[in-house]
Amino acid sequence: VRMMHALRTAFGQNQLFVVYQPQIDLETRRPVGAEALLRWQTPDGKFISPDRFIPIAEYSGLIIDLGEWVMRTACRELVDLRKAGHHDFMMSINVSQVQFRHPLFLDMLKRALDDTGAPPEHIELEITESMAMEEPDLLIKMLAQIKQTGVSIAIDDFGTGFSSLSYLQRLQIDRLKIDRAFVTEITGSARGSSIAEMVIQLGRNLGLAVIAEGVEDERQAQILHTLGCPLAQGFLFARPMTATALNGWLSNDA
Ligand code: G
Ligand code: G
Ligand code: MN
Ligand code: NA
Repeated sequence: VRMMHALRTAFGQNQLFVVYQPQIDLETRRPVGAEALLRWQTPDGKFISPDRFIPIAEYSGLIIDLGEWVMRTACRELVDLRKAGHHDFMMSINVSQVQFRHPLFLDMLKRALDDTGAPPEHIELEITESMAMEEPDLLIKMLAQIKQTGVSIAIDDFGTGFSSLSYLQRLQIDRLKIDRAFVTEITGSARGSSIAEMVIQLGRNLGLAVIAEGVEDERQAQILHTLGCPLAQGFLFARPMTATALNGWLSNDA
């Protein structure tokens, strides 16, 4: 309860901010987009992880306003990047299931796009695999409506849930994100890459893009590339950074 109150205050006092982690084409090693990630830094300088405060935001309902703010912020930063010349750039935004189930979610999304002028074709929403398995009918309907706006959908933390292939095929999704845990395993045991391989193959069969997350070393990147994984993000390439830093990082790279 104390943290709930602190979070609400923090949001009001602008202690929350959004950072962006670049996503890289493994063939060209060029950035193609970024994932927006929420951060909370308290006045005494301490960082509180979203793993801790997102559940509280969900439980308290604050996630609705907070999630809308993240969406609008990320859209606005994307427009600024475009103005700075980064026209092909994609922006991925995490969406909580509480947010996703809100009756006004679609309106919030459309308003964020309209108000900021962010091109929907350059926006992607990340939903988790566990989310994808609950209430299939609602999900299928929501995905169809989102699709109509031009925004695309990725399944985050893929491989940690238990989606059946036939079910996955019914969902209008665009991209699978291989969970960090399976990327870490790639260089471990002999069978360590089997799940990553399976997801890459699945993506190919279903016509979905695949991105690996949590890539921390060159060996992982090379194995993923060899396995046919087109995209990756992780500390090897870049840590999440502020919008200003991202703009500089992209311009340096160009
Ligand atoms: O950035 P970091 O690895 O600390 O994020 C931890 C978790 O918090 C990840 O699972 C990530 O998806 C989630 N997360 C980060 N930012 C957001 C956000 O803006 N909205 C939601 N719903 N989850 C987020
Ligand atoms: O669940 P989700 O994919 O949204 O979470 C992304 C989280 O993973 C972010 O909190 C981000 O800071 C973190 N992250 C990104 N790249 C790496 C990495 O290479 N290694 C580790 N350990 N964490 C990473
Ligand atoms: Mn994510
Ligand atoms: Na993830």
